[in-house]
Amino acid sequence: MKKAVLLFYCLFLSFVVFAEDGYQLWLRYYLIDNKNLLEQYRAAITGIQINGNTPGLEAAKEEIITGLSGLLGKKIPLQKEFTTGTLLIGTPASSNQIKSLSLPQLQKTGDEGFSITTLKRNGKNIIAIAANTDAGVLYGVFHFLRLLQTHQGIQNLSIVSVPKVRNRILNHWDNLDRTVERGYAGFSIWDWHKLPDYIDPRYKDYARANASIGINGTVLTNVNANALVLTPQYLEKVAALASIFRPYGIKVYLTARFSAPVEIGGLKTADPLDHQVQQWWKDKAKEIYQYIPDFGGFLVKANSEGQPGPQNYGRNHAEGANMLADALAPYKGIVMWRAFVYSGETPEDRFKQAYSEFKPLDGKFRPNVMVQVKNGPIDFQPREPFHPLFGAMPQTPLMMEFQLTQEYLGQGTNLVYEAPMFKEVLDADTYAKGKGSTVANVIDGRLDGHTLTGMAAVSNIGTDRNWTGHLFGQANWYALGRLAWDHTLTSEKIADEWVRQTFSNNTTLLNSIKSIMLSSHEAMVNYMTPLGLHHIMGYSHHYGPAPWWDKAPRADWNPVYFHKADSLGIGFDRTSKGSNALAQYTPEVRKRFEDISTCPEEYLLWFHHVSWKYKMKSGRTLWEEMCYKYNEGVKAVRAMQAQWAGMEKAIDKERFEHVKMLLNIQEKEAVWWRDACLLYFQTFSKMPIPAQYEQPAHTLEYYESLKFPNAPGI
Ligand code: BDP
Repeated sequence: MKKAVLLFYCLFLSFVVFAEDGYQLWLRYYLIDNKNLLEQYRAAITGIQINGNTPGLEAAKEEIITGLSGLLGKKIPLQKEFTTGTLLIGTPASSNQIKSLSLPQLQKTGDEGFSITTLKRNGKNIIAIAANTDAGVLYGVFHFLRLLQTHQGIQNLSIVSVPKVRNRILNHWDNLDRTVERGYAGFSIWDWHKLPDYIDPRYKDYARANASIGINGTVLTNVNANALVLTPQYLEKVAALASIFRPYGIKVYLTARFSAPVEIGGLKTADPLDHQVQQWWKDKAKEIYQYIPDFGGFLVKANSEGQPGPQNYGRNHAEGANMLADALAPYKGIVMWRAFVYSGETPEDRFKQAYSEFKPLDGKFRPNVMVQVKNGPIDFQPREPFHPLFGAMPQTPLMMEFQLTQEYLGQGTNLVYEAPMFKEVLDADTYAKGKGSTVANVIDGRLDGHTLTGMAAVSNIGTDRNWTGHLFGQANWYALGRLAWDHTLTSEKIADEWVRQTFSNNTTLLNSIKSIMLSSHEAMVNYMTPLGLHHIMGYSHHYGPAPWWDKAPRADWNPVYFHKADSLGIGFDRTSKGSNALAQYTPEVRKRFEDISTCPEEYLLWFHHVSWKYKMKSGRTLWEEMCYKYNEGVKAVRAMQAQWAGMEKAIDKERFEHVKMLLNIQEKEAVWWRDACLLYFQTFSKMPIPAQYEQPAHTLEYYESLKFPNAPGI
């Protein structure tokens, strides 16, 4: 009987320890599986000294103890004295030992950076993780654990790390009823109904995960905002979340519905120049800060896609943003005012509208306002040229908005590693102040001397056990944090870190998974929107191909508006002969895109209406190139499947099967995209799909007849 019970416990324990459901993200802390390295680490780390009992230092202490006992397979004792192998952790204020080291690098680490240094103290080798603040200490601890998780040497550490961007933020598009706009990973993790009394353990794990990659802010609610979240009933719930996140250096933000003074305040207007309205927001800010003393501020979507805003009262975006900024300023709160605006009435090329509205407002915003700009001018497409506002508003801090949730990138089923796409935009040169004026330098404030800086991304997190629905969605969350901290990191390096922590340090496995990840974005661009095609997805839910769609209530929600295919060719002419959107870029950028012979082919149809017979660099005609690219996309997905299949023995069954099944869906979807798009565009090109390629299995009518009334995420 006793034996049976023991056996049961052993089985139970092994299940608990080895259940690979993805919940632990990249913070798995499994025993180092390289014997030599394990011995080295065990010899180098024999004790932990961390003094101080602030919530932040307690969080750091808990993490280092948990992390080390997992990675080193034994409990590392807390110490009061130095011995060889002491890991000394803290700030000069929390630890006399750290103070006595007088580390010169702490002059450079500011209020979030950290240093990790190997030192000799009283003849003893120690490692010091030091920072000026608790948040810095925590980031240092996570970085140190990452070194071990990724099997780095720790003999002669001399690391100084400081974030390049100040506000590193997740934007949850979560509604108060727990649905998530464009969410493909279940419902919202914020259980509003049970808050503030019921604290889901996930909240803390969410905070740990974010802190581990340097994310220091979270906007809890959808940009299509509900004013209710600003009422006391909800503020109490927000405060409960804020108190869980605080030790992890994470501030909460809310979306502010512009019409809130009318909807929950009983006023007749929300006009930003009305004194009563201004006072209402001031009172509201005061109230919020009573609940949440370190509240971060507001994210606002105004006068866009039906949301209320200052233009309802004949005021401009700066007047709207400044009113909120004035209300938040006494408490050091900020406003992140979105530039994703386009008007239903304006017939102007949608590409141009944000620039047209915001560029004239440069210099008109309060110092605590950032204008949050999507990476591209249209809307999170698989590949977009950089937004022309970057570099065009030198007097205004511009914040980057990426999208982790893959609304237009295969949603919840496609493996697409987004870092290469983020990097493409960050590394793009705006030429705003001559060569080298990259988008990254605009948003990190260096180009125009701003200290208020930020990078945000629309979250892909939900209640799914593995957080992001597709396991590889975790890599995008990870990449956002790492890039916001340091945009000079390469996609390859970030993938490397993530795979080592999430799967294994085994070189063969590491390289195979990395190669899948690094090829995935280009693969998707090819099977969805090659050569600069954009916004040809299904109407409203954005699932699957629908280049034929022309029935939306407004022109610029229709794929036909964006691809403009006709008997002569395909593509949106944005040169001076067309919409002239290119005039919004600096002359250098404009020239390159304007001249069809220098326009990079991956952006060709963004800017040119090109003849079907146009000769591409490959020697193929445009039509043939399109057929080629769509087929390359499918081929690449099949290669990803084959690579994944080859790793069966090296990956636990649970995650292996999960990804395998999703790759099968991805392959089907890639074929569907290719066949539907080629059949449709063929009605204009009137040319055959070359015989060397697989021919579509169905007719165009079949693809056009497919309907998805219950597609997720709407
Ligand atoms: C679009 C989404 C829509 C969002 C909007 C936004 O389709 O659901 O509300 O962006 O960013 O991509 O506000």
